[in-house]
Amino acid sequence: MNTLTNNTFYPESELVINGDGSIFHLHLKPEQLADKVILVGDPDRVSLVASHFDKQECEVNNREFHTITGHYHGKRITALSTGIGCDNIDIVMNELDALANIDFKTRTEKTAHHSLTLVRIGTCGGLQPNTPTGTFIASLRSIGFDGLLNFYAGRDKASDLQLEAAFKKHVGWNLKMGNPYVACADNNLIDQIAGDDMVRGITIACGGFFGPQGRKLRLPLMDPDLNEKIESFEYNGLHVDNFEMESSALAGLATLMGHHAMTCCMVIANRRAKKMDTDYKGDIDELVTLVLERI
Ligand code: R1P
Ligand code: URA
Repeated sequence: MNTLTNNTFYPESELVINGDGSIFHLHLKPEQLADKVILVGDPDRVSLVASHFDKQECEVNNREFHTITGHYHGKRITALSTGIGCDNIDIVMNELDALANIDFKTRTEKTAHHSLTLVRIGTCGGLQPNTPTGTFIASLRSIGFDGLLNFYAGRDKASDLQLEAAFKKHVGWNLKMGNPYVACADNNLIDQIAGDDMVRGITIACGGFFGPQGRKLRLPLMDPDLNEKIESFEYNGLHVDNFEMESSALAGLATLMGHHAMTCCMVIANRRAKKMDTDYKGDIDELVTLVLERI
């Protein structure tokens, strides 16, 4: 644990605490948060994770944020849904960090830094021949098309600038689409969670499911060849394996805040073969079990 020296007072409008002492969006109180956190997009997936718990401590619901804290084989774990998108990750990460590191009574930082371990279990679209539906993918790096980290001063420190430059050059990135950044997962956590049963690679986290992931329905795209260029990109033996929508903001903010985070996803859309598994909800339980065992 690091010792902090920041005595900044966080006023009501910045650190928003409800009348019952819970944080504004998540509706959680500091004592309801475990050190190990499993993040999922879908609120129903929280119930799936918690169905494995030996004991449940609390269940809280507000908007898309569904939380259950409980115990799995002696480990205290919080399962929490983020809803869809990096904008929600900004809320979830800032509120989790506040629950862990700010004293709600004095509205100042606690003197000792508290690190959380955060594993996101998501669904994704596979982009490579070795990522058909059902594949589990762990994101070593996440290229953020979402732009969230660009609003934080530590953006360049948290981004893998060499990979960022190589990617932009390879695809001929059009800055009208915003500036992508590259967030890094926690290496130790990757080694702990991602066994031989997971492909390790680069993920692209998008600010949308359609245009930003190259899905064209009625609207033409800014760069119609972008997915082809993404699929052919290679960096130090790594390829872009998948698209999802949260891993960049999660990894980037965790790095800046001093938490350990990573994302693993199950492929449900095979973008190459143009196939989709809409009946995936039971299958993702296998990934949930792996993470619960290893976290
Ligand atoms: C889009 O359908 C959603 O699915 C993926 C994307 O990241 C996005 O949130 O993850 P989840 O299944 O965890 O929501
Ligand atoms: N989630 C995504 O973001 N994209 C997909 O193609 C499938 C799931």
